[in-house]
Amino acid sequence: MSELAKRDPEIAAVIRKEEERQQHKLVLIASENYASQAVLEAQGSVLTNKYAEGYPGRRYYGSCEWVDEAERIAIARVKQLFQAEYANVQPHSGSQANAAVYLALLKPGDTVLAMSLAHGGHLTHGSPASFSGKLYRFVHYGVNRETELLDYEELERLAREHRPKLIVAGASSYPRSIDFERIRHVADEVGAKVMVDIAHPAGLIAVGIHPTPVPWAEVVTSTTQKTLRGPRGGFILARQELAKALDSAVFPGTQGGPLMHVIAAKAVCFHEALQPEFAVYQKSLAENAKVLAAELARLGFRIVTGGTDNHLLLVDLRPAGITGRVAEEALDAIGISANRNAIPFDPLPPNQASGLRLGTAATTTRGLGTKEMKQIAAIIHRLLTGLGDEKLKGRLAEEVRDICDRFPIPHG
Ligand code: DSN
Repeated sequence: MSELAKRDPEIAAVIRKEEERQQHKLVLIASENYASQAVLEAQGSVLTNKYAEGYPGRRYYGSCEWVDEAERIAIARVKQLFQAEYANVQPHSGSQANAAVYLALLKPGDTVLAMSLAHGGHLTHGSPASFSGKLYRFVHYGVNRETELLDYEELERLAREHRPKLIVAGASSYPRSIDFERIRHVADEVGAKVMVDIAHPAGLIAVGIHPTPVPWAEVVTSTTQKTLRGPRGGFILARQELAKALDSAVFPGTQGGPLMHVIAAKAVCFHEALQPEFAVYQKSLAENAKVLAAELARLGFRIVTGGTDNHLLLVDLRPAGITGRVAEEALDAIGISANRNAIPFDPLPPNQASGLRLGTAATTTRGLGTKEMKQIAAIIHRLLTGLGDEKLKGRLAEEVRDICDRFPIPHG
C-alpha cells in the first residue's frame, strides 16, 4: 500500500479513480495530453519543498544550488529546442506567462491587437472577462467569413487604424498555420511589438511541422502540457534585449516563489522533446488530425476551414442539427472526452456553441494511429446521427472501451 493510501485514503481514492477514468476514456480535448512517468516523478519530487524567489545565482533564499541547477538546465534545453536567445521557465501557466509579457511591454490602457476569442483566440488575449481585457485596450481581428482563415487584411487594416503597441498572434482553436512573417511586417510598419502565444502548436513548432514564430516575434509564450506533453506550466521565449524586463515582470511582477518541482519537470519535458522520437510523435499526431478531419468530412460533417494543419480540428455541427453541448455530452456518455467550441460567427452562445473541437495529441501519445482515427470518426458519426438510440449507445461505449483497453495510458 502506498504512503498516500495509508495516510489519506480519501485523496488516494480520488487519484486512483481519476487514473481509471483516464484509462477508460478517449481524450480528444485538444489541450490535454499524458505526461511521461519521468515528468511525473520530477514533478512529484522534493524540489517542491524549496523556496527560490529570484533567478539562478541571484536568489532571495540560501541553499538554492540544486534548484539553480534544475532551472539552468530547463532554460538551456528550451532555448535549444526553439532556437531562442532568452527563456524564462518560471510562469506557473500560459495565462501567467501572458500576464508577465503584458506587464513588461505595456502600460494600463495601451492598445493591443489580438485574435478574437470568438474566432479562436484565448481569454488572455483581451477577453473582457479576463485581466487582459480589463487592464489594456484590446482590439480584435478574426477570420474571414468565407474562407474561415485568419483575415490578415483585417489585421493589417486594424493595425494601421489603431496603431497598437503590441500585436498578439496565436490561438486556442484555430486549425491552420499562422503566417508570422506577414504579421511581423505590419508590426514594423506601425511600430508595434509582436507576441506569439504558441500554447497549442508548441510541439509541432519544436520539430518544424508548424512554422516557428521565434525569428519574427519579440516574445513567444507557451504552456508545456499540451502538444509538448510536459507538466502543467508556462514559459516565455524572447530576444535577449527584453531579458531584464521579462524576468522582473515574472518575478516579482506577477509571481512569488517559483514552483521548482514543476521547473524540473519542464526540464524533463524539454529533454524528451529534443529526442528524435518526439519528432516521430508530432508527425503522427498531425497525420492523425488530418485523417480524423478528412474522415469526418467524408461521413458528412462540415469541418471549419475544410481541414487542419496542426493537432486540432473544429466541426461545425449546424448542418447536423445539434449543438456543441449536445455532442459533448453524448460523446462523454460513451467514453469520449471532447469540448464544445464556438465556431467563427457562431449564432449560439458559448455555453451551447455550434462546434466541437477535437485534438489528437493525447490519443497519439497512447499509440492510436490513422486506422483508429477512422474508427473514431465512424463512432462519432454513428453516435451523433443516432442520438436517442440507447442500444447503439451501449455498443459504441463498448467499442470505445475496447480501444482504451488496447492502448493503455503511458503511466498507468
Ligand atoms: N483552456 C485551454 C484550451 O483548452 O485550449 C487554453 O488555455
